[in-house]
Amino acid sequence: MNKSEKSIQPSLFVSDDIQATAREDLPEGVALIHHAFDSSAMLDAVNTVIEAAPLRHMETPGGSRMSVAMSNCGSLGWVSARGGYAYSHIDPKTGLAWPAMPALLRETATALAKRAGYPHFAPDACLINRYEAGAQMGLHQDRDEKDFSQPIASLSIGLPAKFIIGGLKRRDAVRSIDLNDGDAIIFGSAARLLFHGVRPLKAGHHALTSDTRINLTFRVAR
Ligand SMILES: O=C(O)CCC(=O)C(=O)O
Ligand SMILES: [Mn+2]
Repeated sequence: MNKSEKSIQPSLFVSDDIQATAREDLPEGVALIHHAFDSSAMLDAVNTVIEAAPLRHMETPGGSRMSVAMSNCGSLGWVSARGGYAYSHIDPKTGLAWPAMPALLRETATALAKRAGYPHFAPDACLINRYEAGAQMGLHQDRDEKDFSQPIASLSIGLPAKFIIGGLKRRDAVRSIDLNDGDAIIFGSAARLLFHGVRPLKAGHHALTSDTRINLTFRVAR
């Protein structure tokens, strides 16, 4: 690829380093792609989003402050508040529509989902999560979307994390998957409603994100 081609599409490559259902240590329906995308270019795009829709610690329906700071882009954004979880066209912090999903983000997620076996993935929501040391995400299912035939594509930038994934019941045993900068995990079909979460982030330093980890989850919410 020559230099000018590279500058037009900085992160539109899809790694062949895929570990999918054939590997017995991942649940059926989970695909893990290492070194999947250009995290530096993706982070630049994320930064344009969070200038317009700042990261914030949302409140859970139970009234506690989430340890992960969040924002969204796309036509719908996931929000949590005392009233419950929902997708909203409006950012409650700014009163404005969420920023449009940058083409680089959408096209990268679409290409990775295609690689994992979902050729028609067209996300309308991208939740941005920022973890600082100690931040975590408890076991949960992603079930606020309307169509569970559509997968979730989850991309990791910056500090490494331990992602845990279990079964269809909260108490089912979990296994841990290391997610590093540039890794993508796509879970759909039999895995779409598996309980999952993230262990408390270990303190560290990453050249791109300093003392944080950024996670992007692309969803079809509508
Ligand atoms: O940060 C991650 O790797 C997972 C995030 C997640 O499960 C979510 O945002 O629903
Ligand atoms: Mn989730």
